[in-house]
Amino acid sequence: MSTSLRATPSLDEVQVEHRGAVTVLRLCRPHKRNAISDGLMAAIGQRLAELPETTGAVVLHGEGEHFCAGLDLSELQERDAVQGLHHSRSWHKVLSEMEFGTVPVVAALHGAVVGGGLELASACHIRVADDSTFFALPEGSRGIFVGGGGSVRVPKLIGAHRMLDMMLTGRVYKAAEGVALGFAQYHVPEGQALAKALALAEQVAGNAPMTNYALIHGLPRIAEQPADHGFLTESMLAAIAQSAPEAKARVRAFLEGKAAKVQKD
Ligand code: 1HE
Repeated sequence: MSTSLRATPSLDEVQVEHRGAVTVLRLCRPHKRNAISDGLMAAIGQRLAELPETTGAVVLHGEGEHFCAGLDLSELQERDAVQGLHHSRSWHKVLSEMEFGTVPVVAALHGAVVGGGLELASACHIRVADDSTFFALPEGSRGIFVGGGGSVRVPKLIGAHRMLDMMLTGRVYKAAEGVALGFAQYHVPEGQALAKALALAEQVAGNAPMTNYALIHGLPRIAEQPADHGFLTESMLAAIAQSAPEAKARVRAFLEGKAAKVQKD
């Protein structure tokens, strides 16, 4: 049985650049508006698996006028039901590896962030949208359904009722409204998403690695635990994080007046 789990990674379509502790992954399929083929998704998976130990944060962005036009619809036509199941699961696998990987991922969004492109962005930890960004889930009008984890992740950002409306009516949210709803944490002028994402990623990469790990693995899981379990998980993560030598050094630096204060501006 052929499954998309075995797709050959199209590595030239996900280019990598290491900028110190920040690794930049660039979707490079602009002629298809960075639509996600099996090869492109496999390449994202491979690039994440190959991150060097020196990487403290990743920036994900797209070449051309759009972040990502979603699933490559030309490949959809060739799949039967069983292949469709495995295809969806292959997206789940890669996007879960991103969400629950070793380092935080910052998405720099512009232009279309639609369908599977929105599912991809939703698996990132921080999203920066420039003013050209628009968010949509055209699956409803294409006669299909989300398959890349969107029904799990998108409602957590904007609520199930808004996702339902987007899919039933084809509603498109422009940047300002979309950011206010929760699609992204940052809204910047057109053309500035990548610069802002790089600056944020550099800051994130400067944190103690265990703090970042506890945040990306702990917070989403605690949110789904009963409060009583969540409190215990929190205590265990807090205990592990504070016991790291790096945590002790950082606290000592503050107490000795050598570390930055929290600044209002
Ligand atoms: C594509 C795709 C694609 C562009 N699959 N080929 N996603 C969608 O339903 C979105 C479909 N795309 C669009 O609505 C528009 O292309 C955009 C708004 C994103 C960009 O518009 P524009 O005017 O800049 O580009 P274009 O002229 O529409 O597209 C350029 C080329 O890319 C064109 O091919 P060409 O051979 O005529 O040059 C398009 O056909 C091609 N292209 N988007 C295949 N998506 C895990 S399940 C996820 C389910 C989904 O993601 S469904 C939603 C799919």
